[in-house]
Amino acid sequence: MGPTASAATSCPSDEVCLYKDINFSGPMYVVPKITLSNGVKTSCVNDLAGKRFSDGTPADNQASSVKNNTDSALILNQHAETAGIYSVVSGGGSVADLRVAPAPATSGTVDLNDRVSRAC
Ligand SMILES: [Ca+2]
Repeated sequence: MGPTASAATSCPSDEVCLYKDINFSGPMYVVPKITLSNGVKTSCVNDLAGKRFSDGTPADNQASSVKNNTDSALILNQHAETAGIYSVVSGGGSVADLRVAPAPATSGTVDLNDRVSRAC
């Protein structure tokens, strides 16, 4: 462990992790895997309501950064349904500050800080 290792919990390989604070800090939530109809497993939580970070605090509308350590693209949605603003995090990618999450439809950004309710 390096001198700064205790500052943040690292996201396991092949997992998607939401962090309560920017720059992958604060408590973490590991998105569970679901099995698709074709048998493929993917990280997906359709509704963060009732889900909790590692410290027990609510995860819904609280994530501020995200790491995607899977091979698949991840979609972050503002609402539990796929409505609202959204962002896409490529496989192996991350967003250190969800206030400036990439907007897939434009070259700009969207503010998903403390607004994410779905990650699939
Ligand atoms: Ca937050």
